[in-house]
Amino acid sequence: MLAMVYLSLGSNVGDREAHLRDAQARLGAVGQVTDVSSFYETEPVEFTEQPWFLNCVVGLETAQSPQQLMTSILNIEKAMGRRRVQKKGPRIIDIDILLFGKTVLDSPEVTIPHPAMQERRFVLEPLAEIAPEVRHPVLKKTILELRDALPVGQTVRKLKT
Ligand code: PH2
Ligand code: MG
Ligand code: MG
Repeated sequence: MLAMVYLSLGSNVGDREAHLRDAQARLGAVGQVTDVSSFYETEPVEFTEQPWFLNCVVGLETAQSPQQLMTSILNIEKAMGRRRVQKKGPRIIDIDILLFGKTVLDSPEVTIPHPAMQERRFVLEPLAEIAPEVRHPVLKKTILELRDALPVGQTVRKLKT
């Protein structure tokens, strides 16, 4: 069974653009990358004393289960040299599962949908580019509706392509 998955990619250390492209290429071994958003320069949120991020969102069609996908993602992050030093702190690459088809899952390893996605402009702005009409399986709102409901703030700037 193939699932349509949306992933958030972020980097704020070193050559951020190269890291996002490297992660996209590696995800090609996990499934079919069907959509890629623009890259966005984004203000750090939650832990704000760190460099600005480059973020994007990827659509991936995969036969893996949520748990298998989580393992694949952790392996990619590790292979790219990520060291977990500070929670929500600077990182070479972060890959988060946003949506996994209509799956709703809360396990020790993985929570789907991503519990904070509806609060994050750095997620909803790129996701609205490639999946505007996709519906959040818990909140029952489309990505466009969620984006338009965000409070003002959290600067995100789409890069010229
Ligand atoms: N990731 C976080 C915390 N804050 N801020 C931005 N702009 N982009 C991120 O990817 C990000 C963040 C935790 O993973
Ligand atoms: Mg994250
Ligand atoms: Mg993560």
